[in-house]
Amino acid sequence: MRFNTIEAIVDLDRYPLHRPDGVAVADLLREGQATLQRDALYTLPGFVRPEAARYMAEELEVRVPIASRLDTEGGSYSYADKDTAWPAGHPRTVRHRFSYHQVLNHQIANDSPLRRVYCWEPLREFLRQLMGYATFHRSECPHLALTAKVAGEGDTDGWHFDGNDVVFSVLLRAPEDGGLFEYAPNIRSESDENYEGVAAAFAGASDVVRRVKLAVGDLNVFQGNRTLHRVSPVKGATRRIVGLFSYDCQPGTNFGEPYIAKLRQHTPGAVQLV
Ligand SMILES: O=C(O)CCC(=O)C(=O)O
Ligand SMILES: [Fe+2]
Repeated sequence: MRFNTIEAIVDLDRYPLHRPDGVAVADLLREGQATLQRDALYTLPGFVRPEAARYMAEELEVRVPIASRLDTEGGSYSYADKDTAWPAGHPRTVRHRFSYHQVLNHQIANDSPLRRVYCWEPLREFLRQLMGYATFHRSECPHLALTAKVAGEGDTDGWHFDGNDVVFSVLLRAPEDGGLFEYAPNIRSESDENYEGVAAAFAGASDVVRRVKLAVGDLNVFQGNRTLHRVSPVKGATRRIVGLFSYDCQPGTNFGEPYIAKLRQHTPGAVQLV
């Protein structure tokens, strides 16, 4: 199999994470921490080599027929949000479309190059230091530890805040048009939900929303719990494919039942709980 070494997959000249004490890693950490603080988003361009990303995208695309399909109207605040005490029209009540295929952890082969990157210890250690966490573990969720979202024409991730602190993604295939990552950096804080700002973003009337066109191979580190974000509808026949890496400060954590129940509801048989 090709791409069976980390050198063949990750651009180690630019990102020598296997030499954690070197000056290059110190520079990346310094730049990354400052960028995250300012923008809630830090991109490592060309982290995965384009030819490896193409190979991964092809591997994932053939799994679409067995992948979980989500196509639903959902809220922005939490998959488990059952609070109905908000007045009609309030951002807590607004529903957005979420539609995509998701190739789940147990559907990605052990020897897949995408998993090789996810399981690469120097990456986990780099991300731990970048985030300033004392401990940092790969998720052990059999379904959601490593996944890929595959979005075809019209598919979209609606406006939302993530339930977990940080999402780590790698763009593996870019669509012809659309599929942009749109986000409002730190639009809410622990003490201020800023519903007015959120409503303006929903209405397309916000001047704080940014749009990024990620390139294939970019590793994106994103703090989505305070930063409202979405993926705009994909246009054209080429699917947008993104690999998603899950970590947790605690070892051995699984994702909660609500999200898995949602996936199972939409694709009976595709998700078996173990
Ligand atoms: O597809 C992306 O780029 C982001 C996905 C996302 O926001 C999520 O999975 O929570
Ligand atoms: Fe998200």
